[in-house]
Amino acid sequence: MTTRLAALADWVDSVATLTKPDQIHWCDGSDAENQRLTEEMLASGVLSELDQATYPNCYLHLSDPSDVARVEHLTFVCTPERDDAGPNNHWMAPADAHAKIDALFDGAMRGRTLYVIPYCMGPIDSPYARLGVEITDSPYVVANMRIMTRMGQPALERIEREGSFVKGLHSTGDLDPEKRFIMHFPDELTIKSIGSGYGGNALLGKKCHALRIASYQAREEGWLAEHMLIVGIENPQGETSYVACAFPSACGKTNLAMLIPPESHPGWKIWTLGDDIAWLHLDDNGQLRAINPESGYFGVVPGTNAKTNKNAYDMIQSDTIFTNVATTADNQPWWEDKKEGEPATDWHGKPYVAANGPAAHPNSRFTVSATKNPSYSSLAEAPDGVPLSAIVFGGRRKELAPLVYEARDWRHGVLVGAGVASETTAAATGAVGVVRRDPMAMKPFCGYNFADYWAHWLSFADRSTKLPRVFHVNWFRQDENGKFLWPGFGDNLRVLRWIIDRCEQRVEANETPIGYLPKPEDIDTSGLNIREGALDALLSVNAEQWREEMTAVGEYLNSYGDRLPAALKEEHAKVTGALAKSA
Ligand code: SAT
Ligand code: MN
Repeated sequence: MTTRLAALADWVDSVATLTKPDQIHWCDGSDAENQRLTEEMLASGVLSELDQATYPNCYLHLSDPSDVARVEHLTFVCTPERDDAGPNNHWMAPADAHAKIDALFDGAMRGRTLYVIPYCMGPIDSPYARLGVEITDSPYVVANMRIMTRMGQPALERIEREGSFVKGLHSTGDLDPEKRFIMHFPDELTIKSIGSGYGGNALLGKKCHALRIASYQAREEGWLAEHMLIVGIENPQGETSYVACAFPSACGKTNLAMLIPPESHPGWKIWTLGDDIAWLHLDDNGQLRAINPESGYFGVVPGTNAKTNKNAYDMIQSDTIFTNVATTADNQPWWEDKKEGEPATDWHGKPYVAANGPAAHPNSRFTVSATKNPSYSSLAEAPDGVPLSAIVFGGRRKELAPLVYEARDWRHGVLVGAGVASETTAAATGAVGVVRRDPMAMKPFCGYNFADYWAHWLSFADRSTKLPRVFHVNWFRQDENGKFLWPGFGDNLRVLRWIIDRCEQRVEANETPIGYLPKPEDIDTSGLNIREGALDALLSVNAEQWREEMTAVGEYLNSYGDRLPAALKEEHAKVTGALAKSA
């Protein structure tokens, strides 16, 4: 197999000349190809088999211990003008970036196979889908891209028809963190990544294409590429509402996307459309519609058990690639809070010793096809996506942010999104648990200046009068003893219900300086196990703390200087004004 598209053939040739692989393989995405690759990876030790009797078709990959998360400090957006990348990105001039990374690619694939992976982000026949080709020397990347994207022959055919595609060049290089770079050239629709085999750094269809490059394209073309799950919530009357939620990495997007309603909620059903990325387009009627560009989940493993997330637990019992988990004596995968079995071997492949820390890496991952999820919605294949009723922002905050509140309108919603802050997690290298601003949960993923991004968000108010309502949630509030106030998981449905009730104008709300909060009686607490007074605490606004927060948000926004949209400053002034008047 090769291609009749000259631009693609020429690019593959030029990459091969630079990287000097032993051979070139064009991926067709077939089962036979996957079978062959899996056997090769088992033989070379890239994968090992898990116990096939209990975990059929499940494999384990242990990465280099220095290569277990995204590396934001080594991730660059290389626009011609530095200001176009913005203070939210590391920047390098395109010519310098190409020179630096091409030197590392020189001969990088010697002794290896160069794989060409044509892929489609989004349903293959969707007008909203976008195409890409990843070149990689990692068979593990091929196996993951096969699950995460629509990869192979049909994608290649569409690429040949349309002629345009994102070029992604990846090599694991020698895994030396000093020679690791993830570079984006949005004007050239090009990504170059070397020195890491980890998901977000190496599966280029995911964060690099579907968020950084796509967000840049989306601005030019009038749509949004967002770090959001998409979920359908069906009530006992059979009506389904769709909601998209933006939370930072490892803050429970996968769990919320496949939530199981609590026993107190018979007749309710959750449908999963996506767990990480949403592309949002206005249709001809002004309705915002969402598609999930991905076709699989690359989810955090630790904490997944039959109680916290039975759907996820069930779906990873077969046909799953596990990365950096531990194993039991009988070679089943094991992770912290699995609540079953005991670890014998840790994620380094060494005998497990409790004193060495967790047996599974905190950012260990499963890769699995979305169709394996018991709550999978077939509308994930709908070319025109699903209509959104609400957009929900959130972060991990011990204090301050209430369980849920609603923005006054879209513009205020943009401020709420821009002000999102969250405690850092193990999904990126660096300290964990530090509060940082993560606007729209896009801090690591927005491919251009945040100030321009907020202006783009604000512009939707001029284009439609039927935009979704905007909310903010926080499942992570703690009491003075460090205990979570809200049980989370399935009980989050109670909050989603309030959100939908607001969208359907079925409930009133309490107006506060930060937005609309639920009247406590409008959150269904039947069968809910929380301590006395917890709901009141969860639904309270501490004006003093919020004044400090808005000062911090204002300072953060002002760091974007003259490019900051005036409308966002006005929204900020409205909230601070209202807080100044409140007790
Ligand atoms: O970056 S990944 O997509 O690998 C995981 C995440 O941080 O969301
Ligand atoms: Mn993510």
